[in-house]
Amino acid sequence: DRLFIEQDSWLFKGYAAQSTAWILPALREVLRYSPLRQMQVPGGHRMSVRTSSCGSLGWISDLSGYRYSEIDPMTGRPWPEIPAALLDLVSTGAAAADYPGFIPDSCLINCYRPGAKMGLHQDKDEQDRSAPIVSLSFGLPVTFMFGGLNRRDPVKRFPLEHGDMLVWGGASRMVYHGVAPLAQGEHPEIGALRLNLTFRRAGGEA
Ligand code: MD5
Ligand code: FE
Repeated sequence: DRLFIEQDSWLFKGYAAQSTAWILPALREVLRYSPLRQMQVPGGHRMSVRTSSCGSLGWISDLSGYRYSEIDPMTGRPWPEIPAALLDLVSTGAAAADYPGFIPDSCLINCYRPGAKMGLHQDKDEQDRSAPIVSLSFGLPVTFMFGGLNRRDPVKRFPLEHGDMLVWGGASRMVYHGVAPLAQGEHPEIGALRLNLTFRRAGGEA
């Protein structure tokens, strides 16, 4: 059951909420190999969100900018693989939003503690912009914000909650978006955190 958000973009409420029994252990394994860290941004500050990645490419940021890398700069090793069951779940979800054959090569893991936020931005470091971005959220709810293709376009808001899947693509793929600061709280399964996984096609077409 999908909710229309914006042209070519859909929200599936609670899509992954019944799958945390296997998703969370798989994620823990990934984060044991490539731990969460607060990346530095070109301005010199650190992001409030803690990030890591899995897949053949991982998103990184440092003083010289944002990009995808085959190597985790913190470990000097390739990123861990995307767990196969997560690839299945996400491909099935993308197909239900009319993006058949979506095979991500990158999954960015964002971990928010209360107060952490992500300002309005566009995701433009990916080469294949014909592919959607699929996001899964777990833990504490947050207010998701999205505008248009110009930074000054009006911003709409809706909550993203535990288990929600967003599939974002087509004409809306390049819209400005972000999340409001995470409010305090305690989620029964996840604790005082919000986890967001975004599956992307960062390299060329499959
Ligand atoms: C998050 N993550 O909740 C947010 C939003 C990011 C990011 O924005 O780049 O890691 S997840 C929903 C999302 C992801 C990608 C694109 C769009 C929405 N979009 O174009 O609106 O941690
Ligand atoms: Fe983004």
